[in-house]
Amino acid sequence: MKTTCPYCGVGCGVSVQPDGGITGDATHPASFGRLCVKGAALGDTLHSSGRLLAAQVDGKRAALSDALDSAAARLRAIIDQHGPGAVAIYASGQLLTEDYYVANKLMKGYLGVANIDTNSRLCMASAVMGYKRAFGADAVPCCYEDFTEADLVVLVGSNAAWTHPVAYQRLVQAKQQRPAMRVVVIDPRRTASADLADLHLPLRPGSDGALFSGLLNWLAQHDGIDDTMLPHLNGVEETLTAARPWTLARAADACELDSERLAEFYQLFSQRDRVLTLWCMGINQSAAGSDNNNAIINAHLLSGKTGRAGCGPFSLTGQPNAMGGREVGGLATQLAAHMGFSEAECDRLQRFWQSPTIARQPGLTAVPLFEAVARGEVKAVWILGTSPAVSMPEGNRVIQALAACPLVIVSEVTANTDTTAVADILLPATGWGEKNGTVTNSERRISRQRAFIPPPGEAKPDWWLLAQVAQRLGFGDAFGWQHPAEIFREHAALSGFENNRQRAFDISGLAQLSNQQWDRLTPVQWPVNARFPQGCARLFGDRRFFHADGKARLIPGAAPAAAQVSEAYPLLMNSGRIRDQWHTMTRTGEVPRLMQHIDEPFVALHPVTAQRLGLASGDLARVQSELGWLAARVRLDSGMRLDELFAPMHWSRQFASQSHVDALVKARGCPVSAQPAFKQTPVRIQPLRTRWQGWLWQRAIHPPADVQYWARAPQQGAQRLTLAGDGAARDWAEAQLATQGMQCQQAQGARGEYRLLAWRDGELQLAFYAAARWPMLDHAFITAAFREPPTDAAGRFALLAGRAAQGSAPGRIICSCYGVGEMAIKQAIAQGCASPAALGAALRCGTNCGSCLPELKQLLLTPVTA
Ligand SMILES: Nc1nc2c(c(=O)[nH]1)N[C@H]1C(S)=C(S)[C@@H](COP(=O)(O)OP(=O)(O)OC[C@H]3O[C@@H](n4cnc5c(=O)[nH]c(N)nc54)[C@H](O)[C@@H]3O)O[C@H]1N2
Ligand SMILES: Nc1nc2c(c(=O)[nH]1)N[C@H]1C(S)=C(S)[C@@H](COP(=O)(O)OP(=O)(O)OC[C@H]3O[C@@H](n4cnc5c(=O)[nH]c(N)nc54)[C@H](O)[C@@H]3O)O[C@H]1N2
Ligand code: SF4
Ligand SMILES: [Mo]
Repeated sequence: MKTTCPYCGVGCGVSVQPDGGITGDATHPASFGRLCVKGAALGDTLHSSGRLLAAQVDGKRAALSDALDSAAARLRAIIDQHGPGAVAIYASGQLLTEDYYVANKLMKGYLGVANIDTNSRLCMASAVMGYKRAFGADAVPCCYEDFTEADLVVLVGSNAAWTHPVAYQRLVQAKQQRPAMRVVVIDPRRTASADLADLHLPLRPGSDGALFSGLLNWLAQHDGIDDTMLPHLNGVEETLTAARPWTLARAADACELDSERLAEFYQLFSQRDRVLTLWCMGINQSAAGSDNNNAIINAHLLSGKTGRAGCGPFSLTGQPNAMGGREVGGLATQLAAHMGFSEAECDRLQRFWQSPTIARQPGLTAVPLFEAVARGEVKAVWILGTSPAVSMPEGNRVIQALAACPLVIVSEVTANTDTTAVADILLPATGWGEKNGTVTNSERRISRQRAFIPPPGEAKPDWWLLAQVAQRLGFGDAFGWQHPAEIFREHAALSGFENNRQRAFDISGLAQLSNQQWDRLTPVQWPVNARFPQGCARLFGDRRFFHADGKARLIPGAAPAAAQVSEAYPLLMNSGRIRDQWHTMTRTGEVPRLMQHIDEPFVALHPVTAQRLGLASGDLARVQSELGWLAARVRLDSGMRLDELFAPMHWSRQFASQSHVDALVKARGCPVSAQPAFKQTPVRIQPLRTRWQGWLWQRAIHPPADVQYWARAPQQGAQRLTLAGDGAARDWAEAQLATQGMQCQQAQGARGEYRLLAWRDGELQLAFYAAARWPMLDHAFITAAFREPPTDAAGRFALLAGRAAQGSAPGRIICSCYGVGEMAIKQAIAQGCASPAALGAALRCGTNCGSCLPELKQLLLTPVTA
């Protein structure tokens, strides 16, 4: 059985073996059999215990049909009293195309307002604007094969080694095969992706516009313009005029870069024939996100480095089906099938749907949508496949707004999230492996996600839940599908409807698939139509674009808008992703082996900045912005710029008491795309001093009370918490840990050290270790005791000490695929392993997905100490 990975926009093919094992699909053209750690661990996310199995209404379990009745009746009452503008849908780039199509049709064609936005607003909105302004269509021109053909690859605002690992590995391979290929990484941080870079430019955050305006100006002055492109371009004069002040010196100054190194990049870009620029959130999540996108596209258009193999401006999509959402119109600023809100387009869509009404103007985008909820103007919101309580900026305000909103419907696979906590109606959705449909990856490739296990409990596909409510609202005929292939056919037909080569997105060639053909659909890149019956890998080879006159447009850049720090908030906080976690961690956070790489919320800063602020590695720190604060563990990282911080976005209130990054981030962002600037928040940081810190293992999830800080990391057979508190650790343990009826072993040491083991019937129930600072423990040994308790007194004594009688701790897990720890790697290096390949031969680390190779190289560079 073949399906597609549900995580990132690389869109890797997955094979499910008859025994349920998960491997890469060697035939899938996006990945050729490779999977990263997250994909390889997919098997561990199935049958996970935290599933939402039944519907709930007002906090009480309800039959699914009753919950659907309630949802429809309450929506109807709000629409009747306040009009359809009081209703909104907030969806996700992780839904399947068929799910989205139904949500969009319901909102725009049947409720008649465009209040449907998705988390793609937080992610791809600036790229959508960039492409639309330049090409007249939201069309990514490139494909993954370009990775292997490029002479120069520019990675800007992308940590692909961790966020698009299989695509990054393809680059690694390409560079091995063609050593003349050059890689430039443009990122304020020196990330794992910089490992491949011939040149890393640690620019000032938010200064990308200046950097690419400087490039455009350089191209103009160094014979870098492709004259044959000029007849196909509009806006050349004004864009070059706007770029003219961006001399090398001025651009270097604005970006705080060494001008020689910047010139090196400009030279490479203008001299190399085939240049591919890959970008992601460092570009989009910026105050000038859309202009950043156009600044990149401008340079490719003017220099003629697009529409050919190995060339082009390639925005990497984050989510598995962000692209699908863009195709069906899952954004409040567009209709379906790449149509806008002109009268002709609205009429056309209404004609196709034969719907009673049609939205005639854009609806509320994500940030204004939740602001309208807060003001009480939007009174009902249906959230599907995303967790805005965690991932929206100004998160605390979003939670307050949802808590006060009269009707919050949430379709979820996970029972307990920060968003389900404020829902009125919960609908159980089917998850990956249980649902059936299509997704489109970064290179416009449509692949099938296939069901291979039965849904648990009462879970139903999102499209079905939406269609059921639509039917109950009286729109039966238009929402009567029995099978997702019927929805797909309608979507494909719409894409070709009165298209006449005017809309880039056209999959009319798939509109006649039978259910069986749809089920067997093999990966194909759109457009798929009469002209390209087998799909199309690259766009714009003919230099014909989608603006009315067939030309592309250069867009003059606005002045770059870098975030300003102040005396009260003198540091800039950047936020993003780590290798083994996915967003709000509902799936990856419950998988012990994915928690091993980084098991606690952290804040990274340069050692010099840390020293100046009185912070040391491993300290707990409190980071404060104008809006809120978070607690996290200090990590020293000499790849950071001075006076900047980086914090992962992942830890919700389900995994830590107070480490929610978006409680600090403002909703301000790009005025063109309405995408928030998540990467630049002015903050201050100080040590978070507590009297004790400790580790607690317990069997079930009980968030502890009365501590200053906690963070949870599931282990095999137990939940492990990191804790910090005031008062005496022993007093806290006696007051908070329920040990009634258990046999307790305790030890009290000097300087507040305290240890406690609690047993019932010979089974370990909890283990608690506290000290003034972090107690050093053998975690694997303690966790193992929950599965196999020690059988003799010596073993129990060793457990109370937190260390195995002999043997040593594995240290931080570096290779998650094979569970290889830092200690073993250091030992192998000490014994003579001198390369990642030698380490791989000795320990297997780095030989599966390869995403730990940058860290292995780092360890090889670290001097071996005793
Ligand atoms: N492991 C993992 N992979 C994922 C995801 C995940 O949750 N976990 N999520 C997926 C999704 S939805 C997305 S959108 C992608 C995101 O993928 P990426 O965009 O690659 O990931 P981020 O960590 O958000 O940010 C990328 C980089 O932007 C840099 N940056 C910050 N500010 C600036 C700036 O001003 N200029 C430049 N040039 N760079 C800057 C940051 O330092 C960071 O290294 O990842 C996808 N893949
Ligand atoms: N500070 C900061 N904040 C950010 C970002 C950042 O870089 N920094 N990045 C932003 C970006 S790019 C993104 S994409 C967002 C991501 O943020 P979210 O979309 O909020 O994060 P997820 O954890 O992916 O949320 C998906 C939810 O859907 C549920 N789910 C999974 N499968 C299904 C399904 O099939 N059906 C339904 N109904 N539910 C399902 C999961 O349990 C989970 O609760 O975060 C944004 N927020
Ligand atoms: S690279 Fe992305 S799509 Fe591929 S296995 Fe990893 S998370 Fe899944
Ligand atoms: Mo994203």
